Amino acid sequence: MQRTFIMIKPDAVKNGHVGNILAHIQKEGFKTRGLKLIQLSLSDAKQFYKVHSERPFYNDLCSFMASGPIVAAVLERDNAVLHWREVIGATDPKEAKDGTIRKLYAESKEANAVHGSDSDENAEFEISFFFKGYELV
Ligand code: IDP
Ligand code: MG
Repeated sequence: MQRTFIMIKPDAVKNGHVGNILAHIQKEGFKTRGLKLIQLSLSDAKQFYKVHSERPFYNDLCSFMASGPIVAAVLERDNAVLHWREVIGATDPKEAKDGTIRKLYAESKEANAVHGSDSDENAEFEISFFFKGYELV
């Protein structure tokens, strides 16, 4: 069993897609080990995305991620990191395959509905960024 960290981003929360995305998570066989609704400050978002700090979209991305509530979750199943990346689809919803979460629910390349860790190592870092031990079951 492997864990991954995911977020439902401000666009998808605002557009009322949380319930459908949680249903998708369940259908794909993930167990939810942590779950919360939070709002990031700009400085939280900047710290979380600091690996992207040299990229041209960094400031816009951080403002967007702090613009409204998000849902953060820790999901577990076999091959969780890669499986979630497949379930969400390409970064740009225009390039995402039919049936993927980004194809179904994203607004744009930036406001792309969901986040998913890209490696086991980053998943563990991102989980500890958002969750204390007692918030994980
Ligand atoms: P990922 O979320 O598919 O792993 P990353 O390359 O890690 O994509 O980028 C992190 C986030 O930054 C994306 O999910 C998206 O919200 C935003 N982003 C990535 N590339 C662009 C871009 O070219 N324009 C605007 N926003 C972008
Ligand atoms: Mg990424």
